[in-house]
Amino acid sequence: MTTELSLVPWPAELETGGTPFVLDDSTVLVPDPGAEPTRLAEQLAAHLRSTTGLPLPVTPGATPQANAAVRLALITDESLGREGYELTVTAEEVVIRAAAPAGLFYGAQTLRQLVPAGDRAVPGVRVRDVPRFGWRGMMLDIARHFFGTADIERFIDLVALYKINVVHLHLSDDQGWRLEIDGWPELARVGGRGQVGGGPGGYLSKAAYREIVAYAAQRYVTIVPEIDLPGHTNAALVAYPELSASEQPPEPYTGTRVGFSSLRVDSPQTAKFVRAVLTEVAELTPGPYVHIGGDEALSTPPDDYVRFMRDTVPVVASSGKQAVGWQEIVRAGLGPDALVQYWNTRQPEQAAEAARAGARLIMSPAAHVYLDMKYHDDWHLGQDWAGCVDVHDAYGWDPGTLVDGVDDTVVDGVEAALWTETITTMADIEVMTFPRLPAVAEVAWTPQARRDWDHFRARLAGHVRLWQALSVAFYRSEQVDWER
Ligand code: TNX
Repeated sequence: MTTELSLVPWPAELETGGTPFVLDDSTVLVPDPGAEPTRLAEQLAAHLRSTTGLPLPVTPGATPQANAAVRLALITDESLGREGYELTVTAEEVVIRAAAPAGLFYGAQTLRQLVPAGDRAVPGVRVRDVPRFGWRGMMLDIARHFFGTADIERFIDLVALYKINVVHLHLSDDQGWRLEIDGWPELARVGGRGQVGGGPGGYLSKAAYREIVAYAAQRYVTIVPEIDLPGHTNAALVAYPELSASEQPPEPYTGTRVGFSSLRVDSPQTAKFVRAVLTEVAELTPGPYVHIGGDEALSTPPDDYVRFMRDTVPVVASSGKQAVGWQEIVRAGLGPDALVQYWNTRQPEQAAEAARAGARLIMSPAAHVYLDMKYHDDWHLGQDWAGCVDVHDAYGWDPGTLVDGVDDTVVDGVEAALWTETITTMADIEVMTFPRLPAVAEVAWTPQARRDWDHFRARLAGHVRLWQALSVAFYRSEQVDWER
């Protein structure tokens, strides 16, 4: 039973109790003139048609009948920023207002959640909503097990409903290289073969990657590509043995250990490789970020690691992108030049050090947001090195106070991560993502003072209807009194 509106993330401001608006055969969507409002109205109409069965035509600039319009309007209101929106539902009309198209998109996601399973009555509300953080991310590892375009696009669709705006793709690791690179073709052709457990693996062609980027952009999601360097590189070394210290081709790796591989750092070949790959990835990616990994480089001599990162971050900068690295990158003393992704809850001091050095942070504390952790000890998927992560663990933390010395002023955002050593199917991805990702999405979007576990739990329960309508696999955590 839900007594509250089942909105997740909870909006910054909300008034309830107005008269509902009833969607019916006469309802039309009326976007402001312009290609993007019209496209967003079509996108919203398609969702609402599929759940309500109503015709819901999109009629830009039309004057609809009384009590029949869902309007999408661009207004001038600097306080809404790029992503903020207002949603007003009265008996007369539904209006989404925003200062930029991204805000219209988020208003539309809120509206979808107000009518989760084909309800035709939209509850009367007044919402005014802006996000706490600008980076609300989710990482998917397509290296340990490969997932292709259809799965990635469905994943983007599902997370965008929770106002996630960054999908970080982990594109290379010991078990596979998953992106075609023209200058170094064996990376994908040879390095793309295989995965954990020995399946066929695979890779994204450049065309497939571009398609994913475009699909994401239509949902206001930025793709952040990660090429993990200088460790986690066994698959690259299988393809190009001359990049390794031994210059001997290693065996393809199908296990789940970490920390055993490294590029040879002090070689011109490696420098050439790194420059070519990162430049190509940057060219292929319209978003402002390229992630260079840097985690668990346990087989790279410490001085080499520092030198490598000092050489590599400027390569990313010269290709016009902001470099992002896992928290270990602070060892290279780059100050503000790299955006630092905090993950290892055993070493919070690295996050504090990054902040002191002037870097900005993305908060991905494993004990809270690693969605590859088991829900509980007997859960059949995932790992438990950071402990089990149930819904309350994913929800009950504050990115601005979690680590001493790291507060809101240095945090750019929050990102959940799904590593796929044990994840082999799209249903596995979904059941690990739901319901924990919605919890993380609220951590990233909703002002801390507006968050409350019992309130969240009650709202989350209502999302079952939405997930069932979308055929999403999810885990009925015992921490939530789910609707049937
Ligand atoms: C640590 S988190 C890793 C990954 C593993 C993950 C498994 C991080 C930056 N590195 O290589 O897949 O743990 O939970």
